[in-house]
Order: sequence, then C-alpha cells, then structure tokens
Amino acid sequence: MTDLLAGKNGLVFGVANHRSIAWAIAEAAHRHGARVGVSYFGARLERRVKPLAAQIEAPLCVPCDVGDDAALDACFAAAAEAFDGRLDFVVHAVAFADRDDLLGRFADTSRAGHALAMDVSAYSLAAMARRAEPLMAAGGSLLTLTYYGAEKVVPGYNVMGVAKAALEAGLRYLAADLGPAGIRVNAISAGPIKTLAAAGIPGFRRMLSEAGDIAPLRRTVDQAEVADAALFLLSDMARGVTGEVLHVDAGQNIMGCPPVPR
Ligand code: NAD
Ligand code: 0WE
Repeated sequence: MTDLLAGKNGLVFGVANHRSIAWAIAEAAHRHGARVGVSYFGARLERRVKPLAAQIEAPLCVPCDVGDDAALDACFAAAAEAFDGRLDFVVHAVAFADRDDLLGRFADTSRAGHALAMDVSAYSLAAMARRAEPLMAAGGSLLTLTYYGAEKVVPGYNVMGVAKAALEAGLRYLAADLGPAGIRVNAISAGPIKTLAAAGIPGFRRMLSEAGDIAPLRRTVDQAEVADAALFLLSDMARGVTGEVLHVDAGQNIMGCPPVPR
C-alpha cells in the first residue's frame, strides 16, 4: 500500500461510531498519510467519537449540526486554524429524515419533514462547499455518500430518496461551480451496509440478504470497500474525475431484474 493522501489535510463529517462509513474513510485516509479532522453531531456522540479521533491522532474533533450555519462557520474556522488555512478534502457522510417519514408513504410526508431531510441531507453539501472553497486555494476534493434510492423507488426510503436525488444533482452543480478553482466534487453510491443509520429500519436484514442475491458479485459491500473507493476519489489518482457518482454496490444497480437460475 502506498501513501495515496500523503501530506493532505481533510475534514470528515458523519462519524457516529466505529460502524460509520465516515469512520472507515477517516481511518483509511489517516492510514494513507492524511491529517484528518473529524466532526460529529451533538454532545451525545462525543463519548463515542473522541476515542476514535484519538486513534487517528485527529488534529481536530468538533461537534457540528450541519443544519446550523453558525455551527458550520465554527467548524470550518476550527479546521482553518488546525490546518493552517489549507484544506485538501472534505467528506460529507451525513443524512437525516424523521423516522416516521421512513415508515409510511412518501405521499404522506409533511412539509416540515421534507424540508428537514432536504436541509440536513442535501443542502448541507453546498453549505460545506462554500466554506471549504477559500481553504482550497491549491485545489481540493469533496466527497459525499448517496444511495440507489435516489435513482429508483426503494420502498421505505421515501423522502430520503428525494433528498439523495437533490444531493446528486447538487453535486453536479457544485462540480461546475468549483471546477475552475481545481476543486472536484464526487459521490459514492454505496450498497446497503449495516450501520447506525440502517439500524431500526424495518426489514433491513432482509434487504441486505436480497441485495446480496441480486448483485453480480453475489454479496453485499462493507465499509472498507467504500473507504477504498473514497481513497481514490480523494486522491490525485482521480484528478480527472469530477461530478461523478461512483457505485460501490457489488454491481446491484445494473440489474434490471433478479437473476434467474438456469
Ligand atoms: P451513520 O449513522 O454512521 O452516519 C450518519 C451520520 O449522519 C451520523 O454520524 C449522524 O450523526 C449524522 N447526522 C445526522 N444528522 C446530522 C446533522 N444534523 N448534523 C450533522 N450530522 C448529522 O450511518 P452511515 O450508513 O455511515 O451513513 C453515512 C452516509 O452514507 C449517509 O449519507 C448515508 O445516507 C450514506 N449511505 C449509507 C448506506 C447504508 O446502507 N448504510 C448506503 C448508501 C449511502
Ligand atoms: O441513507 C440511509 C439512511 C439514512 C437515515 C436513517 C435514519 C434512521 C433513523 C436517515 N434518517 C434516519 N432517521 C432516523 O430517525 N441509508 C442509505 C440506509 C437505508 O435506509 C433505508 C434503506 C437503506 C439502505 C430505509 C428504507 C429502505 C432502505
């Protein structure tokens, strides 16, 4: 293994625990020579996240509600300070909708539920990009996480699917806006993985097992596989790639119907 991110400074949003995709990416980035700051949501997670941050000698470990402009300002100010004003990458691995909106019908989503999912899960990428830009004078890479429910109806994903569709469209507009400054913006569309965000979703275990049956590789993916793809997109290896959604899903998304045993 090489040091794909040697000398780079990065900020990772969305670490909740050791199962978080954000954690797998932070750990992999650190292993590949990056200095990685982490941000987490709310004081409740501090006890979980601080020891993880210590493991990768994070120069920064700060709370941030991405739905709060002042909190984002404070977080990027802390990053500017910790990294002497130079940031090379940002990872956006944050999503939220009201639990009730993931149980019923999309048709029944309230105006407030729709606004919340869009704000936290989609708008926040633009809010981060705008704040990262002045710290990325030498260029940079922004990465977000999305899901197939943005492209096709996944029962129960509901308002999150609509928010992920907005996230994916938004990433393309950001890539166009920030490209001239040498800042790339991409997403990984991950297959289903058992994390905190998936816990308590009714039928998730069954979904995982079906995904593994449908996918060409006949299995699901794990956090480490998403992190390896993230290393590529964050590194100079991907210097020609922007505005892209890379599927890391064992191929599940290419299937038009389940395989027929012959
Ligand atoms: P996770 O629960 O570990 O991560 C989600 C994170 O979002 C948590 O750290 C949570 O604290 C954070 N968050 C929620 N509201 C926030 C707010 N207002 N401000 C700041 N942070 C907030 O679960 P995960 O599966 O690692 O999810 C990370 C990303 O990956 C999400 O965008 C998710 O949609 C995406 N994703 C997950 C899967 C999957 O099956 N697990 C598949 C594809 C994409
Ligand atoms: O993006 C997600 C889930 C994001 C998420 C999860 C929760 C659970 C707890 C957003 N908001 C909340 N709010 C809560 O209160 N995934 C890609 C994982 C996921 O969620 C599903 C899936 C998959 C896959 C929901 C229904 C169907 C499939």
